[in-house]
Parts: sequence; C-alpha cells; structure tokens
Amino acid sequence: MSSTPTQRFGTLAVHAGQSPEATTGAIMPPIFQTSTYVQPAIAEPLGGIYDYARVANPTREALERNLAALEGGAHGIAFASGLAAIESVLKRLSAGDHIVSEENTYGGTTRMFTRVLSKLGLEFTFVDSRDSDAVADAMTPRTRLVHVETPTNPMMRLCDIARVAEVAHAGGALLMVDNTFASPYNQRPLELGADVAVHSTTKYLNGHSDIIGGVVVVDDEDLAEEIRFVRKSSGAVPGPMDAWLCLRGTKTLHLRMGAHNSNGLAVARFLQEHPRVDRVFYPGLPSHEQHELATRQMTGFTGMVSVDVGTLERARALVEHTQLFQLAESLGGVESLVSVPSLMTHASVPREMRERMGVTDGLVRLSVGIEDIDDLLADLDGALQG
Ligand code: P1T
Repeated sequence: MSSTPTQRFGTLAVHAGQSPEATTGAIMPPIFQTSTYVQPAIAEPLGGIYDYARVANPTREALERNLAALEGGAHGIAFASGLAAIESVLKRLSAGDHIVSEENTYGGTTRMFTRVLSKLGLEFTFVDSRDSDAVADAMTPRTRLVHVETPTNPMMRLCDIARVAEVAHAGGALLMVDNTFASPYNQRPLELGADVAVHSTTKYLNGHSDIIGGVVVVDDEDLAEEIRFVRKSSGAVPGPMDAWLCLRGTKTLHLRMGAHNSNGLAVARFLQEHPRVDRVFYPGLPSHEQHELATRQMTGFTGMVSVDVGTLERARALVEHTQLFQLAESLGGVESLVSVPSLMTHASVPREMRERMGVTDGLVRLSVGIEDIDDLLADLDGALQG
C-alpha cells in the first residue's frame, strides 16, 4: 500500500514506505542480506542504483521511507547508529566552520563534538538553548549549524524549535534537532521549522532494545543528497537485518508511545509526591518550568523522567533496589530502565559542565516502559523505601 500525506500517524506507522513484494506478494519487506548486486552490463546497475550495498539496499530504503513519513519529511537517510547520523550532518562542514550546540546533549554527542570533531577544525560554542537569545548571541558569521536536543538528555530541558529555527535562519545556519527523546509521535521538528531531524533509532523508533541505529530526516533534496554522499563516502550504514527490525518496531510506535506517555506521566506524578524525591524533571508536569512550551510543541511527554534524590548514596540505593527497572544505559524500549547519568551516560562530560546543567550525583534517569503501571509504581515505591 502506498501512503499519502493525508494518512494519519498510526496508518503511516504500519504502512508508509512498504508495498507487497513483487514476485510473491510477501506482505513484509524482504531482508536483502547481500553486499552486492549483479549488473546486466558494465556500470548499468538494476534500478540505476543497485551497484553495492553501502550505496543502496531495498530493506534500508523501506525503513527510510517509513521514518521520513513519520517525521513529516521527504527524505530519510538511515545510519549504523545515532551518533553516526549526527556526525554525517557535521561532516558536510569544513574546518573553520562554527556550530552552536545545546550544552545538555547526550554525553556521547558532547564527546564527539569536543574530542573528535573539534580536532578536525570544527568550532563549537555550547549554550543553554532554553534561551533563544543565548543561541542568537553565540552565532558568528561562520556559524553553519545550530544543534539542539529537546527534551534534553537527561535534564528534560526544552528548546523552542520554531523560535530557534528563526534565529538559526537569520544567521544563515541550519537547525538540526535531535528528536530521539520525544519521538515523531510526540513532536515533529521539521513541521516547526527545523531543517534536520535526527534520531538514535536505537531508542523509541525501534523500541525493543535489540539494535543500534540512527536516521537523518530532511525535506530538502540537495541536503539529502549531500548527506547520502557523506554516508556513501564514510560508510556508517545499518545492516539490512537491523533495518528490518527497526521497521518492525515502527509498526507499533503509536501504540507504544501512547503507553510510554501515560506511564511516564503517572510515574512523574507519583515521584513528585514522594517524600524521598527532591525534584522531578518531566515536561508533562505543570511544575516543569517550560510546561507551557511543552504543551505547545509536543503532543505527549514520553516515558523519560529524571529525578534528583539528593546524594549519590541515595541514587545508588534506588537503582540497586528496583526489581522491574533494570540498571542499564539506553532508553525507549518496552522494558523499564534506570540509570545514574553522572556515572554512566554523561560520565565523559566534565564535572563542572555537568553540574552546571543539574546532572548531579543524585540524579537518577528513568526510561519508563510499557509494563503495567501499578507494578512499576510498586517497584519504585519499594526501592525508595529500601
Ligand atoms: O547510541 P546511538 O544509537 O549512537 O545514539 C546516540 C544518541 C543520540 N542522541 C540521543 C538523544 C541519545 O540519547 C543517544 C544515545 N543515548 C544513550 C545511549 C543513553 O543511554 O542516553
């Protein structure tokens, strides 16, 4: 079935980008587990593109069409990881170019910017993108890209995408939004004015904690071509089996996100009232300082909840006493996970930068899964008593 822009999200999740296989009618896209393709004549690949699987793979293309439809963009370009997807957009730039980045990104993104790409001559300024004036002030004549994450990992800070898109464009730069935490079910950056939406598909899009992957979604044909060129030249492609698994995951994205959103909100409300929790960071709570923006640019608030329990000892006690919430990095899978960002996902961020953003030793991050909510609340209550 081909999809049209008039179809709604759940229909796109199930069908977009896929049609029955021509020879047999197989309803699921085949896994084209091949590295190369036989060409009928020299340099005349079938379909004009199938010459080598780093360049083109039909399973990957089905995933890309599906993800582009979900993000409301024209082009999806899949990668071997979320970091490879982000990196591809920066690899379009040249030494001496300047990037303004939100300071509270995933720790691995900060590490790539400060310890890998800055060595190649790209220059970064890190800002608190909750404040669009801070973004504007950081722009220079050499700024080519503004990169934000919203909600941020792990502080759940928000960036006003429409406003910061205007700031970026006024300075002649593109806006890239890491939409991993929200998922396209809850937030669609391209519709708000961003030029690039990027994901770690490892998280909500795949949703089952069994692949590493990434995707870039853009509307602009020339930009898509540039990013495909970077991928072809650099090589960070996902394998066909992982592309197929992600495509299987996206078929239930709308159902899973509905459950993540409602469980996330219930956990946030419960922890907000809990005497052993000092602070809860969740954009869906009216107490979140950007709740008004959250309700304006998001339609749901995800299963990601961060809490400050005061000290590392208390954080340790909490994460070591949960039974259902498993202690692990990553997020967005059907099962609930818990982590201590200062020692895990954000350990590579310098302590001073970390603490300025609120990533204290007592901060605990929850990825609330889709289990029965009463069991999840009982698990957290028990661990907090322990
Ligand atoms: O792990 P990878 O697929 O390369 O994605 C990197 C990445 C990018 N953007 C965001 C917002 C992320 O959270 C991540 C990965 N994050 C974790 C592994 C984590 O536990 O936070």
